Amino acid sequence: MALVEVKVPDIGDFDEVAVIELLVKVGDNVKAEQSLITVESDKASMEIPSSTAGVVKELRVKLGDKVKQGSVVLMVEASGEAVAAAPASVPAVAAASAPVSAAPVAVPAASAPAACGPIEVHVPDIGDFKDVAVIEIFVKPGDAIKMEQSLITVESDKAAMEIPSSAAGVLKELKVKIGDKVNIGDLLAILEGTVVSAATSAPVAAAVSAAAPAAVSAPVATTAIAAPAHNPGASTLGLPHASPSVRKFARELGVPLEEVKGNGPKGRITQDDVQAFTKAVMAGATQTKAQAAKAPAGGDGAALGLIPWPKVDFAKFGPIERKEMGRIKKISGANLLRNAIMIPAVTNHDDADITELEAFRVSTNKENEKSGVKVTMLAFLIKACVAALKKYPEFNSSLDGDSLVYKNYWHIGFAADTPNGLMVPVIRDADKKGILQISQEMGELAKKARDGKLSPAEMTGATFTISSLGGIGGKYFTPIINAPEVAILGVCKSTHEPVWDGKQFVPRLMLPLSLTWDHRVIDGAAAARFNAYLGQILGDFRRVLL
Ligand code: CAO
Repeated sequence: MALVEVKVPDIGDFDEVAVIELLVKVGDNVKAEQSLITVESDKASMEIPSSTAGVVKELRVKLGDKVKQGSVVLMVEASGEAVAAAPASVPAVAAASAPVSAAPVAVPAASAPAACGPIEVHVPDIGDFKDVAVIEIFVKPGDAIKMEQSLITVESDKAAMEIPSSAAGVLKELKVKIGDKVNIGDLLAILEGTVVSAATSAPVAAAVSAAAPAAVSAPVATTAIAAPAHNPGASTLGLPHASPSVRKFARELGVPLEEVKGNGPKGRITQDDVQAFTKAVMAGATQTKAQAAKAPAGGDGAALGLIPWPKVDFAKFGPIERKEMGRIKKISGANLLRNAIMIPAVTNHDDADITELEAFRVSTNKENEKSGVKVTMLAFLIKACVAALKKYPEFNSSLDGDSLVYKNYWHIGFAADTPNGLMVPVIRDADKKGILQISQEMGELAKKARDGKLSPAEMTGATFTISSLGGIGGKYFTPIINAPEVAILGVCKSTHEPVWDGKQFVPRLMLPLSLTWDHRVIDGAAAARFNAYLGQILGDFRRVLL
C-alpha cells in the first residue's frame, strides 16, 4: 500500500499557525476526515483532518511547530479511502461549507452602522451550515456586550463555532435558547446602547471554511475566538480552553469541562484529559462538583484523596439491622461534614459561675408560676451572648471571599434535639427581646422542631448558635460551627464545684462553656476574651449595663 503525505489544507487567511495538539500517534488507524492535529492562530483554533484513511506511519510535526498550507503533517499508509487523492470527492466539511466563496463573509443588516436604540443581532454568514444547534449561551439579559464578543456557540455535525456580536450594547433580549436550530439571518438578540458597526463581524470558523477550496479537506471544527485579543492560555469568556471535538466528546460523556484540568499546551484540555477525568470519577478517585453537592453524609472521603472508607460485613460478627437515615440527618450530616472539613475551627473551654443567676432564675420561675412561661438558662445565655457579640463583633460576622460581613442584627440559633435529628431554630432580634419573651419563643420553636413543623424562615438567618446539652449532661464538647456563622457556643451541665474565693473553697454552681470559632476570622486571644466576658456577664448580669 502506498505511503501518502497528509498536508495542511487551505486554512484561509492564516499564514503560519502553531501546532498545539497532536490527536494521533504512529500506528493509529485514522479515518478520512479524522482530526489529526489542532493548530491555533491568535484568532482561532482549528483541527486539521486527514485527507485519507490508513495507518499513521510517521508524524512530521511536533507540538509548537509552525505550519501553513501545504506543510506535511504526517505520512499515512493509505487504505484506499483517500479523500484528497480523489479530486472528485468533495471533503465532508468543504461540502458542508459549499458553495465556497473567497469573498469576505457578508454580515446581515444588523451590523450596519447604527445609533443608540434597540439593535437586532442576527446569525451572520456561517457558510452553508443549515439548522445548526445552539449548544452554549455565554450571555444573559443585562450583560454589557462588546463588539465581537461571542454570544453563543452553534454546532453542526462537523463544526462548532462561536457567533460574535455584530454590535456593542446592553443585551435586552436573547431570542434563542439551548437546543434551538438556527440559520443565517435568524434573530439572535436585541441590544440597546452605543453601537459600533461591525461590517465584517462573522464567526471565524465560517470565514475559514468559506476560504477553503473544495479540492482539499478544510479544517473540521473551528472554534472561533473572536477579537478582542484572545489569551490562548486562558479560557475565552470563562469557557474551558478546549477544541470543539473535545467539547463535543466531553458533552457526550456528560463531563463538566470546566472541572477538567487541561494538560495540553497552554493549559488546553485534551481528549486524554477528559478521558482521565472520566476514569477518575468512575474509579471514585474524584467527584464532579454536582456529585460532591449531592454527597451523602457518610461520603467515602475519596474526593479528599483519602483512603477508602472501611467496608465491613458486620453480619459476619453478629446479627444486624439496617435502617436508612432520615432526611434531616442526611441533610445536616452533609452540612456538618462540610463545616468540619472546611473551617479551621478551634474550641476554647471555660467555666462561668452561675450561682446567683440560677438562684434568680429559680425564684423568678416560682414568682411566675402562673404565667405558664418557664424562664430557662438558655434564655439568659442568649442574652449574654448578644452582649458578648456586640462587644466582639467579629463573632457576629461571616466570611465572604476576602471580606468579612459584619451583621448589625443579632439572630441567635439554638440546637434542638428532635426525634428526626438535630434542628436549629432561630430567635430573631434577640437583642430587642427580654428573657421572658425569649424563653417563651424558645419553648414554641423547640416544640415546633420536635413536631417537624418549623418553617424554613424559622431556621435561617442566625448570626451565632448555641448548642446546650445542659439539661442532659456532660462537661465539655467541641460543637461544629454552623456555616456561614463563625462561632458557636456549646454549653454543658452545670455542677457545684469548690471554688477558691481568696480565703477558702466555697461551693459555686459552675457552667461549662465550649466556644468553637473560625480561626480565619477570630484569633485565640479574642476567643478567650469572649469567653471571659461571657462568664462575667453570666456571673453578674448588671455588667451588661456597663
Ligand atoms: N445545667 C444544668 N441543668 C440544666 C442546664 C445546665 N446548663 N440547662 C438546663 N438544665 C436543666 C433545667 O434546669 C431543666 O431542669 P428542670 O426540668 O429540673 O427544671 C432541664 O435541664 C431542661 O431544661 P430547659 O427546659 O431549660 O431546656 P433547655 O433549655 O435545657 O433545652 C433545648 C431546650 C431545645 C435546647 C433542648 O430541649 C435540647 O434539644 N437540647 C439538646 C441540644 C443538642 O442536641 N445539642 C447538641 C448539638 S450538637 O449535636
